[in-house]
Order: sequence, then C-alpha cells, then structure tokens
Amino acid sequence: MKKILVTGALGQIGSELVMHMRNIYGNDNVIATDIRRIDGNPAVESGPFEVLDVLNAKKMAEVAKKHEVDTIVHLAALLSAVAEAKPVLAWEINMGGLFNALEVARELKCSFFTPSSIGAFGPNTPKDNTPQDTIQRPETMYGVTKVSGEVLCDYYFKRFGVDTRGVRFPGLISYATAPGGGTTDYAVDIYYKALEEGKYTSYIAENTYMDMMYMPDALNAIVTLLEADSSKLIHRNAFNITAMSFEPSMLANEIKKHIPNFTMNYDVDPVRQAIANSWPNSIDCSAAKAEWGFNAKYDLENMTQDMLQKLAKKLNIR
Ligand code: VAH
Repeated sequence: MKKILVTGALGQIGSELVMHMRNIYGNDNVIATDIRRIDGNPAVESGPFEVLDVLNAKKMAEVAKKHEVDTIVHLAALLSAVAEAKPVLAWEINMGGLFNALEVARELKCSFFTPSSIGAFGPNTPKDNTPQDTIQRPETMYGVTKVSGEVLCDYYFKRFGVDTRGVRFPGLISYATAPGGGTTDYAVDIYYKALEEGKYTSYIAENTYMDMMYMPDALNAIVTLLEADSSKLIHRNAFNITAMSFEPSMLANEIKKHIPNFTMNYDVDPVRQAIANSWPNSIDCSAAKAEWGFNAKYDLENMTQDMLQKLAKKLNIR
C-alpha cells in the first residue's frame, strides 16, 4: 500500500486530495503537511499532519523518513496572480520547494507528482487545441517556474531515475476552499457571489477563453496517473489535461439556468487579464488519454449543477 506525503495539503488541491487519497489508501497512509496547522480542518484531523515549510529541506527529509513514505505529492506553490505580485518569493518557493522535494524523492527512492499548468505556455504558443509538444515561452513568473519545474522533473527522471509524474492543470474549480491567488479563480468566485448576492463583477473580460476542470476530475487524474504503468509514460511530467474551455459569459449563462435573476458585469483587472491573454484558449489532451487513460466526467453543465448544490449547502443558503 502506498505511503504518501503531500505538501501544500491545505491548499485548493491539497485539501481535497488528502481526503480523496485517504479514502483510497487509508487515513494513516497519507501524511498531510503544510506551512501552518489549521485545527478543525479535515485534512489535519482525519490523519497524520505535520507542519512543514517546503524551504526547510532538513525537516522535509525528517518527515519523509519518520513516516517511511514511498510517494511524494508536491503541491506547495504560489499561484499565478500572487506570483506576479511577488516574483522573487514565487521563484524561491516554487523552485526551492520543488528542488527540496525532488531531492528527498531521490534519496528515499519515492515516486513523485507535482503539477504544472496551462500557465507553462506563453503568448506565442498556438492558442487553439494547443499541442502536447509545442513552444513554451511564458511571460509570467508563475509560468517560468512551471516550465522550469517540468524540465527539472524530466532531469530527475533521466539523471537519477526518480519516478516523476505531472500534469498541466487548467483552472480548477471547487467548492471546498475559497478562491485563492489564481487568474482562473473568477470561475470559483462567481459561484459564491451568485448564491450570496445574485450578481458578480468579473475581473476577466468577456470572450477570454481558458481551459477549466472540476476538482473531482483533477483528483481522479492525479491518482490515475500515479497508478499508471510507468513504461507507457512518454510525456510523464507535463501531460496536457482539460475538461472544458469557456469564457465568463458562458459561465454566467449556465448559472442563470439555476438562478434566473443572476447578473454579471465586468471590471477587468489588467494584471490578471494580461496573464489570461497569454494562456491558451483550449489545449489538446490526446497524449494523456493515450498514455494513461485520462478522462474527465464533468462539463460546464453538470459541474455548475453540482457546484451550486454543494456550495449552497456549505454556505447554508436555501
Ligand atoms: C492559477 N488556478 O490561476 C491556477 C492555475 C491554470 C491556472 O494554474 O494560477
């Protein structure tokens, strides 16, 4: 049975992935870590939790050895908008933390997963049906760390034989955690505001298409890739995956099917709009389908239905 250490376990992906993995592998086999402990958080209370700053290489190695882990899922990182506001810190955390985690994986012969992002593409990447193998010249610090992370993980596989694996996530939408410092988080925030206020002001302009995915599909993708036959993984560290591509008015119209009086207007944030403009409109995920059977179950319609239902319950809104 796998013994998995998760960094960034209280973030958007981590807080749900820890619970998802504990259901599969057993509570005691998933060690959640994050830079601070939040008492009462299910990822803290339902199994082993350690306070871990991923920049503390010694502590990371100690935690991994103490729990005798064989798999590291490294999620701790700053997202795109925060990274653009604090580029030096973003490099330190996103690359320093990744390097420390790869070194522990190398020393303890662990399998390794860390996510890249559609943010690893730049303005001169083909925007529609973006190929798995194409030009990557991102113009954001987030994108620079994601491309660097992809090639660093390739290096650790080729040079040291570390079983590294990763996907390029699209924008992830979930009801479990509040929107964070991302560019795609408008697609999370809109559901909260639709239920709480019946209206939303989008900081991303109409007709700005971005790839998106509902969190259950993202969690399933991580576990499926980690369980996949290593010999079949050609693009092992950077699989394009996506479930849908939409722009803000499409999302608003889908919400209106459930909340007819919902209204949306725009107040574009130039920083996050510039980031969004540099990313693809839609990406091709045929390599992930061919090499490890990637499959997304949620589209805009069934995601919106589930998201509004689960969020209304969480916010205690009838
Ligand atoms: C962000 N949600 O907006 C993240 C993600 C593709 C977007 O990397 O920064």
